[in-house]
Formats: sequence, structure tokens, C-alpha cells
Amino acid sequence: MKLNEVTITRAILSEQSRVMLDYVDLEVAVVGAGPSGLACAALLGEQGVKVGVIEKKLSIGGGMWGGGMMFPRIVVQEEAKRLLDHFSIACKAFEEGYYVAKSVEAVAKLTAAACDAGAEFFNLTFVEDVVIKDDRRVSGLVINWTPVEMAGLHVDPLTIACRYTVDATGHDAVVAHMVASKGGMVTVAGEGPMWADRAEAMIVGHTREIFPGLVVTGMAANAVAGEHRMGPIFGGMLLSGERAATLILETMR
Ligand code: 48F
Repeated sequence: MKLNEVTITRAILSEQSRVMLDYVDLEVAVVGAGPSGLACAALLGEQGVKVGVIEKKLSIGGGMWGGGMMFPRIVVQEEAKRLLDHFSIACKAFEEGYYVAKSVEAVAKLTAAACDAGAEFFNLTFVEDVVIKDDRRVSGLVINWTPVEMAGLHVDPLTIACRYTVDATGHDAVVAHMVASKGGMVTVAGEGPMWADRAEAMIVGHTREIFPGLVVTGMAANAVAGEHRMGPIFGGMLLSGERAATLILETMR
């Protein structure tokens, strides 16, 4: 078989154009492909929800890739071990209640689970604004290519519609800040100093709909609540992603 470069180009353009047109309108937009966003997207996808994951960077995985200070291992506590098992992420017991997993495997398996569940990934794409109309609800997102922002180019963005947005942008709580900046409808307290035990205990409770249509998860949930950070223990991120998915399923269906 002789390969034709133009056929390869046509295959990529036609398939991605089809997907992008389809995902102009979606049920849930997960902003940020770190551990909480990936878990949320995978669990929503498993329930048949149309999910798009929008990730600013080229790579998927957020802060999970780097493990702890570039040692590619993460720690997960007993409460979240069932989610490691759910996503077939191998782990080793360390001391009682502490499990160690490979950060790269964890990202790869969460990503694969989200793909298998039908979630679509839009990487190199960033959310630069939200749509809020008379119904006072986040009903869409304004997106653009990351290289446009990096190059400082003046290129107008495009807009997609979504029933729910999940702010899974980590420590910066980017989408929550956007809503907060539009007239103080939401307050972002900012995250507190390191306190792993408390931060992990509180994160699921902080995972909530902070504004109609906008659910915060992962470190974004703790940052909005003024809660502590926890470092390279990731059980809370997975449990928070699961909580965000459950909240949305409960209200959407
Ligand atoms: O930071 P990140 O991994 O978020 P997370 O799921 O997990 C936090 C942990 O990694 C770690 C921790 C664990 O104890 O504290 O920090 O809460 O992933 C956030 C992702 O959001 C992307 C960003 O590139 C990263 O991959 N992101 C940030 N801003 C935007 C965005 C944006 N405006 N549009 C799209 N993606």
C-alpha cells in the first residue's frame, strides 16, 4: 500500500472537524486534565454523559505527572484505594493505610479510562472566559488555542455551550476566578498552607456547585474554600473528582 500525505491530512481534518462541531454543545465541560478532572470525566463518561476535557497544556495529567518533587511516585490513602482499583492503577502498600503508585501509570490509566468512557480531549486549548446570561448560570465557555496566548496574538476566541462546567484547574481555580471577577458573584478565598490530613479530609465537602452550572473539584475546590494544600497525596483528588461527577449526575438526570 502506498501512503498519501494528503489522505493523512484529510483524515485528521475531517475527523477532528466532525468532533469539534459535535462538541460545540456538550453536557459537561471539564476544564483541566489533572487527576480530579480526569477522574470526573471518566466517571461521567462511564454513565453515558457527553464530556469534553479542555486542557491548556500539550500534556495531560496536570500536577500528577511530576509525582513528589519529580520522584514519579504518588501516595494514595486507604479511603481512595478503591478508585485506584477501579481504574486498574497498580499500587504497593507502604505503611498501614498508605499506598504508593507510579505517577505516570496513574495519569495514563485515568486518561485511558476517560477515553474508553467516550470523553473527548481538547488539549492545547484554554478557557479564557465564561458565558453567563440573564439566567445567571455558567452556560458556556470561551476558548482559544494555547499557542495564540503564548504568542500574544490578537485572535478572537470561539464559544461552546455546556450544561455544566467543572473547574478542575488546580491551585489557580481559574474558572472560579473568572466568575468572581464578574461582579463578585463567587468568592475565591485562596488556598492555605500545607496540612495534608486536614486538606484531604475537607476536599470532598468543598467539592460543590459554587455558582449555577459551575462545579469546583480538586485543588480548585480547596482554593475556593480557603482550605489547605496537601502535596503529593492524591486520594483527595480522585475522591473529589468522583464527588463532582456524582453531584452533576444527581442534578442532571
Ligand atoms: O493542577 P492539577 O493537577 O489539578 P487537580 O486535579 O490536582 C492537583 C494536584 O495535581 C496537585 C495537588 C495534589 O495534592 O495539590 O497539585 O486539582 O491540573 C490542573 C490542570 O488545569 C489546566 C492545567 O494546565 C492543568 O493541567 N488548566 C489551568 N488553567 C486552564 C487549564 C485553563 N484556563 N484552560 C484549560 N486548562
